[in-house]
Amino acid sequence: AEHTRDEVELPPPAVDNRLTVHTLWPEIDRISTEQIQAAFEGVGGQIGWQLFAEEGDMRMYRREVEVDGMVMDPLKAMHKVRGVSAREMCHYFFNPRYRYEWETTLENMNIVEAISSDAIVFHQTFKRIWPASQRDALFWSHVRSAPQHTYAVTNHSTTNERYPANSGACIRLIVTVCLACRSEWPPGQQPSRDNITTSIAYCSTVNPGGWAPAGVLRAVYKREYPKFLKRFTSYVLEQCRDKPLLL
Ligand code: 18C
Repeated sequence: AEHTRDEVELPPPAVDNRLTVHTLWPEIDRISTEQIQAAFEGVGGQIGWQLFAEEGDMRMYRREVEVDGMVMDPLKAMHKVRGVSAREMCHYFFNPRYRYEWETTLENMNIVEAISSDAIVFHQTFKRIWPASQRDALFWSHVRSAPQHTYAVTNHSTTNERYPANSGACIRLIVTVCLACRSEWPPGQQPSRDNITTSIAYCSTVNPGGWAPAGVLRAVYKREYPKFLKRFTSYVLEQCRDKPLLL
């Protein structure tokens, strides 16, 4: 029963019709396509990527970008996980039911609009970092499949009249995130927990939305991004243990 319940909520293999008739669809489709393509492009070709964290198969790169003194460093992380599928990884990243269990920067999460089985608009508030103001974000989240056993979740900031920016104690940050996952197994074999490997590419650009001390901000993300990716991948491994592999 446990297995069937999860299965009906897995990311669908094709785009949900309810999403394609929504006003956000053209933007969601365009940005998701761009993000997924960029996620799998290496960091070798492009100049300026600096490695800042490395542990096992995980590598994290950033590019130092400042606009009017505000840090907006793009981040790109690569990782490899054995024993879980791309679809499972994206299921746990996309589905709000699990978010508080792995997302340590979160203070509060609200569903603003449940568009379809593969698209949701979220409002989130994050933990405050002294001495900066607390941040919140309003973003759509979309999960989709792509060729070569790939699934990806794209999160991108949007607006909503019911959630105006900078109206309370929070400063609205602007975020674009993509978690793209691709599974492989030895040719000629049936995929299983024992032989599947999933490559992860996680890209993130966060505009802090208002003043934040550059040194504090860079120190925070250098600590928080590796913590997030390690915690999230071990969370998914733990959730999938002893369950049938879902491709
Ligand atoms: O992708 C991730 N999570 C998704 C689901 O929640 C979603 C979230 C995107 C928002 C990311 C921005 C988070 C900002 C958090 C600020 C406060 C952190 C407090 C931590 C202290 C305990 O896509 C995983 C996201 C992993 C986030 C890593 C941290 C990134 C920090 C970026 C800088 C934030 C600038 C504003 C704060 C100013 C501080 C001086």
